Amino acid sequence: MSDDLGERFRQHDRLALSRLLTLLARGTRLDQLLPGLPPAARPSRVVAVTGSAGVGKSTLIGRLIEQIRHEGLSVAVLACDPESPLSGGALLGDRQRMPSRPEDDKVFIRSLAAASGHGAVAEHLGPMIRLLEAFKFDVILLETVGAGQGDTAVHHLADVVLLLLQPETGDDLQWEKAGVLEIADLIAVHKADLPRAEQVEAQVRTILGLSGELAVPVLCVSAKTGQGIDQLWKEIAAQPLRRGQRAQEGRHLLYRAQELLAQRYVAARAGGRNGVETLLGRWQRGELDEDAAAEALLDLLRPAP
Ligand SMILES: Nc1nc2c(ncn2[C@@H]2O[C@H](COP(=O)(O)OP(=O)(O)O)[C@@H](O)[C@H]2O)c(=O)[nH]1
Ligand SMILES: [Mg+2]
Repeated sequence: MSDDLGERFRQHDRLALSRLLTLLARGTRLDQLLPGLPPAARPSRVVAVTGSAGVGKSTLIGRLIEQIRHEGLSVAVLACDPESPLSGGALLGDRQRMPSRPEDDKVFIRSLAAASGHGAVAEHLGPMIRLLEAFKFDVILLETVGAGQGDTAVHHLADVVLLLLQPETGDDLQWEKAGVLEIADLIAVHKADLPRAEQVEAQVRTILGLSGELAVPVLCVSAKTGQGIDQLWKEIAAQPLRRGQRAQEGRHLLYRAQELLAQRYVAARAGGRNGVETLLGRWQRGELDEDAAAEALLDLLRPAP
């Protein structure tokens, strides 16, 4: 089956792409699905659009899709936001926010929440991105809910992290506390059609200045009116392709190794592999110190030859 899928994938069959993405989202390994897949001839530009729920990520991505197509580029979207109107049924109820374009084969949209049937798909994003890259999409957009651990992962996977903020009446410095500014390569004050957008922009610049991050561009945009969308795309396109540079760094490989290890750990526990449970028990009872237990865990998680 997978041979056939691989062949169809190489023929640029979108259904095969879709099926392979589903398998990756469930944790199947890319090298098992498509053995010998060569590195992409040309890297995609991977852009993570992040920000709290309701800030307008999906809507803005809809606009960016139009802009990217206007530039003559192809684009794939992976929406990791379970609330996204991109997800399954919700999309049908909300075509306005994210116009689906069945007629346009240069646009591909996949909701990961719907694909996997469970929450934690971020761990499989790396291989999914590699697959889309091999399918030769010029741009890959990731929709992710900001804050928390997922953010660092996204930072490793994306060339450009776009953080969306919106004019709020509440706690103005909320985002600063969350430390989210640090991971952003670009910041957009979204919903600039609402009052106070310029004030928020000024505040963000102040905070960036205080932390010495003056190089991070800050823009006011509105998906509703279209304000600033073309400028936003220009800024995104002007950012360096960070993944390519980072791929040379050992740190990146280490990060991937950590991900694989975490997956093996989860699988071992879910599968009730008793070696792991026994080890945990010994450590919990204080029979092993932490480093010895961790070393033993590494041994246990090595796949059988
Ligand atoms: N005023 C205004 N509202 C917007 C804009 N973009 C999105 N919205 C609204 O913000 C809400 C959340 O949008 P959505 O794209 O689902 O946000 P997400 O949760 O970040 O993906 C929806 O009610 C949108 O209609 C905008 O540019 N201006
Ligand atoms: Mg959304």
